[in-house]
Amino acid sequence: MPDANLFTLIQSRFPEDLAKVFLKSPDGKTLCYGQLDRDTARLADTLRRLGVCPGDRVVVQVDKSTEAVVLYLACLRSGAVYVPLNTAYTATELDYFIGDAHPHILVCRPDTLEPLRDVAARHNVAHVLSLGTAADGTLIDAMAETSDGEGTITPRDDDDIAAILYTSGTTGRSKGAMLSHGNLSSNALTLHRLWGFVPDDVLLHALPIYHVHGLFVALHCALLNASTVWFLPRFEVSQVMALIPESTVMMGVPTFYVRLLDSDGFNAGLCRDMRLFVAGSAPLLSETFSEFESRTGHRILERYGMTEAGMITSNPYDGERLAGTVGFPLPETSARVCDADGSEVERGEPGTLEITGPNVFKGYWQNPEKTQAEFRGDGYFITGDVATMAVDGRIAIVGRAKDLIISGGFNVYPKEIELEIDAMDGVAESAVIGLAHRDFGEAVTAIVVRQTNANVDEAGVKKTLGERLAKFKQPKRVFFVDALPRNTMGKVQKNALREEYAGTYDIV
Ligand code: MLC
Ligand code: AMP
Repeated sequence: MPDANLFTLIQSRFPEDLAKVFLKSPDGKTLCYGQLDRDTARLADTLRRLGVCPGDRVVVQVDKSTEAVVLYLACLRSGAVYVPLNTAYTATELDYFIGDAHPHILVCRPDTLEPLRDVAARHNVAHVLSLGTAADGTLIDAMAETSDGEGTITPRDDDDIAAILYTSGTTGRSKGAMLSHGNLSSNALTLHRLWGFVPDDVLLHALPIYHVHGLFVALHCALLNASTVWFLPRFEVSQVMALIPESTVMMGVPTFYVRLLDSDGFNAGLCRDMRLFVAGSAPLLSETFSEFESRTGHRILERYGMTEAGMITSNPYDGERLAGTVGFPLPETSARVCDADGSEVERGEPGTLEITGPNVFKGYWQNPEKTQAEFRGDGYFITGDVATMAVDGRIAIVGRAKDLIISGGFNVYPKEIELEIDAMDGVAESAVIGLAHRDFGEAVTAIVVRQTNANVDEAGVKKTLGERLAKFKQPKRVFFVDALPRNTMGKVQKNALREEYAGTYDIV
């Protein structure tokens, strides 16, 4: 059987001229394909030397850099399981992830190396190494001590796990979605074909690289195309605008497009050489789609995906891109819209979207009960998104069955924040909701009931959460009420709260 290691596929697509640049940063730093091959080989050998065996987890919380990409690809190459973590996670959050993933190696930023040693020791992590953005850190030192090897790629089967990405859940506890080499390869091949990549494409990359969107969708398409990538540390409007004329493809969350449209110089002339703008991770408003088209002449291609399955549907590359829809299931993905019992509803009726295909993950890490609960008996995965499917098969995401907020493309599960707030002195209970927000799409907002005579206030709640939760999860506003609205079953009526506080943020 041929080797199914995703790295083998990626290497097979390297350009003939290995001096071609893969990543280039605005500060002039570049990494060519030949160097990528050598560096990933050496780093894979370094991981092996440090005792990493195929299937061992390597947990990584580092800033975006070319070396971080090399680390991801070296993990693939060595057969290790890459576990990237959002750089915004606090020490409290990290403790949970490290305990759950049980990695052989933890790679962190140089400034968190010392504080994380205790956490790592508590969870019996064999090595804690650091990686900075200036090609610095003890990981780089360890690499320098490794002699050149033979460039081995550890053979992998389709079903072997390549990465675990944590995704929160309605219970407030994050689960690790296990993605196999087969999952990632099939999705990458499909998207590369479907979105019409051509040899001269240059990708503008401003997404974080700890999520499906920036790590897999964007980078895999570029790698399978042997493209050059403008690799930006983060999304910053003026930098993105300066590089659009030197790029042909950009992928982003809707917030990127809202921010670009807020800039005066953003116009058709600037985007003249662009071939494709892709949006996803959160709903793209029809207004944004239309304004983008009238300003630039480009119809943004909206697609839909999730951590557990990579990309699931896409608007057509050649064909009608319809605002407010996410297009059609990818060629090898089957989708159906079902009621709560798993029976298909009539075309056009809303229901939960269920999917199956080679892109669908292998289950939640060490959590067979949760895995079983989210799959139907016939293998379909229940996405938790509410969708309609038109007669021609076109899908629109019209809501969420899961209590989820998406802020600037990051998922926030209210339960996790509510548990933290409810544990605070002076708090009787809380409800966390998402409210319309022009920039972030939705803004996390907390509605809190105080205990009798307690004097907890907005600043106090924010301060305590600030020490425990990543910034993007923290409520932008905290309101206090005497009681939460409940239905006759005693369930908090979040819809009533969303209506009452609807005007909290700017939406125009
Ligand atoms: C930053 N902040 C956020 C935030 N990002 N708050 C809420 N939601 C967010 N997404 C905080 C900052 O810490 C800061 O706090 C304040 O909000 C304003 O910061 P900013 O400077 O405006 O934010 P910025 O750094 O520019 O980041 C915004 C962003 C970023 C949109 C560029 O969030 C981003 O890159 N998002 C992409 C997320 C993504 O890749 N999702 C893909 C998931 S995969 P303060 O108080 O310090 O001012 C997936 C599957 C799929 O969903 O289908 O793709
Ligand atoms: P994550 O778990 O971070 O991968 O987020 C996946 C979720 O993002 C999906 O379940 C959807 O709720 C949402 N999502 C992704 N793309 C879109 C889109 N184009 N439109 C609406 N929601 C989307």
